[in-house]
Amino acid sequence: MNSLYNYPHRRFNQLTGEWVLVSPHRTLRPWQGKVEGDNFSNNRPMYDPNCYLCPGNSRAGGHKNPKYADTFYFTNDFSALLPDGQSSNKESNGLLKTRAVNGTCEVICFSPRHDLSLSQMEIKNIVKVIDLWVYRYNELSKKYKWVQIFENKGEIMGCSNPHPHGQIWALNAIPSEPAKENNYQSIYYQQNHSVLLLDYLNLELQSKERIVIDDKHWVVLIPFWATWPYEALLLPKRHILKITDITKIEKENLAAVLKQFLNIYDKLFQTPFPYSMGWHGAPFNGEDNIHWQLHAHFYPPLLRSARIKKFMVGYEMLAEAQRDITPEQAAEALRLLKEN
Ligand code: H2U
Ligand code: ZN
Repeated sequence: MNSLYNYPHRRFNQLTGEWVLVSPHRTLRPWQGKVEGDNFSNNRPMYDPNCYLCPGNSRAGGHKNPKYADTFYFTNDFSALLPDGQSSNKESNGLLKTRAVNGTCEVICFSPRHDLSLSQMEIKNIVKVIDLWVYRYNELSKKYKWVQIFENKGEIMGCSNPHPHGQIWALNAIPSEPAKENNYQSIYYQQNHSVLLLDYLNLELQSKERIVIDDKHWVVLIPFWATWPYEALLLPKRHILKITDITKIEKENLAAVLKQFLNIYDKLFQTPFPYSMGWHGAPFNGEDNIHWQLHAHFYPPLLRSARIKKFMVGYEMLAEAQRDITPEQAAEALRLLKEN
């Protein structure tokens, strides 16, 4: 390994233009984090009469869920975005700059089974979750510029309910994170006449150092510029702009890769691994967006055990992101847990 990687250095995030401080020597400090495995047993019932996502149950505001058999989606009863913005469209008032925003928020149930997580679901049922992502993405993109598919998993991530579910927020603006990625991918394309994330993927496939899973159509890797200890990037091997463009074969492979990867995560600290994950693809801004490559980010908060979380505080809040374990070490730890 390059000796630079053994000393403090900063790495550049090609997608966002931000730097991260890597401090590998700090992993030499004594291991005081407890390794706790007691979280791993899953005692949840298949059906919980008090769960607002289980089939047939009532939600806030009096809505009743159908007795769904596979997946189910509904408009969030507490949506952060509303379809018809009531606020004035006045774009700025000196230093007090605003924009009106229209949008919608949906909740998507991955399974009628209260006791499962995506990692525990059968591959054929994960395919149905992908089908629902694709369906909602397609529908919402007819009306909105950006469709954000995501999952918040685990109490530590603020997830309010263990029933396997995700969310989709769609709006008539491109939010800050995808806007940065759009900008950096576009600049790279203009300068190199090639797609940033495909060039990056090829580099990673050659070096293998940060690869976790290299499957037929999809790769999971720890980005060179990862901020969270076990942050990962999932991306297709061919140039695909958005999730609606994946073929049936790619979808089936994606379901298998997702299951394999999420099981590796669960095994790492012997706990149902918490994370926020979400998809990024080309926005609906009327442009060809040839510089875009579809990908999913996984941002897990855990650092050393089921209960020891990486805090983004202090230096991170005031200066820039920092990590101890290197992305290469994280990739190796995850690779070792892979079952072939
Ligand atoms: P989490 O994925 O962060 O737990 O969010 C679940 C969402 O479900 C949350 O945004 C919504 C909340 O507004 N919700 C309903 O729409 N109806 C309910 O009856 C409870 C929760
Ligand atoms: Zn439930």
